[in-house]
Amino acid sequence: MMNTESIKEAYALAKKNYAELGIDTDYAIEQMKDLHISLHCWQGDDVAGFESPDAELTGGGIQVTGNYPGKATTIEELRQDIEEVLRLLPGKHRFNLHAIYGDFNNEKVDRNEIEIKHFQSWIDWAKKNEIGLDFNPTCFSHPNANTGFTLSSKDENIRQFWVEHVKCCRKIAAEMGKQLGTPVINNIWIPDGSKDTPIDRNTHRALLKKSLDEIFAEEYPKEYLKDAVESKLFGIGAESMTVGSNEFYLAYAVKNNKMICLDNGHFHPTEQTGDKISSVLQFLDEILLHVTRPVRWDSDHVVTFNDEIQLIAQEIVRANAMKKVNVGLDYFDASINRIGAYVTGIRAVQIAFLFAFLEPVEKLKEFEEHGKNFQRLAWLELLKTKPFGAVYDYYCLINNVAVGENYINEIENYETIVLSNRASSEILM
Ligand code: RNT
Ligand code: ZN
Repeated sequence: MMNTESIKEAYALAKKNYAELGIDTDYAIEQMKDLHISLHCWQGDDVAGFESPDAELTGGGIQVTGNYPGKATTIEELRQDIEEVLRLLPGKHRFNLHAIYGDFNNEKVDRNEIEIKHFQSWIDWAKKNEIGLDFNPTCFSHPNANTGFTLSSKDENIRQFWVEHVKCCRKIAAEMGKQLGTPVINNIWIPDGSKDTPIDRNTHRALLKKSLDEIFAEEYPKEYLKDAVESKLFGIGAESMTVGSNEFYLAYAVKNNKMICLDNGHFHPTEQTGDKISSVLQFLDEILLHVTRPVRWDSDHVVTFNDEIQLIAQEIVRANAMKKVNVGLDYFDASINRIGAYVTGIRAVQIAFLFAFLEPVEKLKEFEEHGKNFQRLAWLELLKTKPFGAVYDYYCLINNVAVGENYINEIENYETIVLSNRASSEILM
């Protein structure tokens, strides 16, 4: 058990240690105020949603694996879980909904029929919890997505259905933003692609462009709604071609002043998403990130404090781009305690940003400008062994949330008291 005195003592030492390197730990903590992470709703229930009691993720080229007991199966359970997650996190966050998470009240509401009334209880919940919302059309887990094509479908009825769905989503998102007083990001991701080498990639891409133009024809105030488009490399069953590739969406975003959503699971394994940030920001005012952990493929494992996440955070901080980068999460691991998956992943992202805020950027730039590349390298290595953990612990302490390993105990308690009593658990345990 971590106790308050030892956390404070460790911080005092860390503060001194960093100060000797010319780094102000209090200032680094202060900067964490600008980090608002958008928590994805779909880690809580394995991307099932609430369209029907037996809803589950199908198709779309993405996959949830694992059957750890205790998943949320109702809106009330998901809200309860997210409140627990928020209780264990320092800082102010947002919540990112998919269209299938509406409050449908046992009514069958098709995707092209969703309205603001199906999300009013989420808005009220967000207000009560003092958090902003974000939104996503759901263009998968639906019979009209069975062919593998949605907004780029050659079947005009199918294409129109999905255009209508995304239009409904933008309308809902704008109203959410209006009521909450903070713009909602509506992020469009579609699974469209093909398993084997297609002949006619061009028509699908022309159709996707046409659909997007139709969708964005309606303008909403930027204070209510911001639009993002998410590119991808491949999906399961769509290995040979993805219609919404990186080139497609980056070009679309630049030309139409939309945000690109960079999901770090959506590139070739040796590409670095951190490296892309300062490139796209030369041409776009703002971008969205889907922070995840791909293991061999776009597997969406829980985020950990690894090199990739460090570079993403460092590049944002070094480019002074905190206000231009919206940080969202995108992972879904059903093989471990889902609340634990949320909190561990989110804390990893926070630690990466704190680590970046603790970097003496000016000093490092100076080395670089003077060709002192050994010094630059040595400092970067040195920083990896500095006591940033003590700074993060203190940041948790002053935010009145569980410090260090204490959060693990809290999640174990929640599992005993809440999760283990859920109906879905009884069958599996
Ligand atoms: C899929 C995309 C997309 C989804 C979510 C559920 O590869 O990353 O963001 O994961 O919409
Ligand atoms: Zn994503």
